Amino acid sequence: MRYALFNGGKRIRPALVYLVNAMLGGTEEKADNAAAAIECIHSYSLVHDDLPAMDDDDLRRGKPTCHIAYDEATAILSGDALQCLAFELLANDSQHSHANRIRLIQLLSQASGHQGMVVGQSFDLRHVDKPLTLTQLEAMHQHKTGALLQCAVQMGAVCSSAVADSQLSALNQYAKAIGLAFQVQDDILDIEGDSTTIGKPQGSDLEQNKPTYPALLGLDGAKLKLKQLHTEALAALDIFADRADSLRALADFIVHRDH
Ligand code: GRG
Repeated sequence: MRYALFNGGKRIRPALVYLVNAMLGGTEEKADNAAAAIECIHSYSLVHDDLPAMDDDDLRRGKPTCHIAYDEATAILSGDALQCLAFELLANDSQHSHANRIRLIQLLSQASGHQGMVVGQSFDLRHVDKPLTLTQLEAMHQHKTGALLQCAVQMGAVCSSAVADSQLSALNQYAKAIGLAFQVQDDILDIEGDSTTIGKPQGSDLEQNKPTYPALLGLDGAKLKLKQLHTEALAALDIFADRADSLRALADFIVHRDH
């Protein structure tokens, strides 16, 4: 569990929880457990995603994947336990009322389970070597990675206990745009990135014939899509004026990241 959690992840989801909570006036302590919980879910998903029964990857973040460093049974159990730990952290979060704790548990379970990340992963695995339309590709990523990023923003809002409906809707638009942008950039990095920096062999999507944005739109088309999503994400933050500068910086990071 420690290996999976502390080997160099970028912490994008916890950052979103903290930044949204802070922007809406919440204290840092209010976001600690929610931020840790969502990173536990993310880490478990990567450990399980790398298993031989799924993507069968040997490298993650430039280091041996959990089942290579330990063994398959340990990787499966670590992922299971990380998932349990996430919900334990939320249930025991003394910074929040029982109602808020339940809301946080609802958000994280919905985003990570059969309506979110798991169904996205299942769709992905069932379509290996099958062509996808752009709509299908987008729906897959919306569930597989977008749902958790959107959940991070919503959890940050719940932690602050001070979000208006119009703000939540703007934050959801922002999260949806950066979620897809994250994936488009991931696909571009597979073509243009450096293996050492991205922490896995460059070109592996192409080699495995995976459906990607560059495969469907061409590399220039994918870059244009990335630009449009970036603009959409920034526009959604307009209502927060300069209070959202850190969220703007995070969108910039996602679009320009090299790993
Ligand atoms: C096993 C139920 C289950 C789900 C796995 C998220 C996921 C579903 C698989 C990950 C596959 C993958 C590598 C997708 C590309 C986008 C992505 C989620 C990359 C990893 O996220 P980062 O870049 O990771 O935020 P770090 O390493 O920074 O923590």
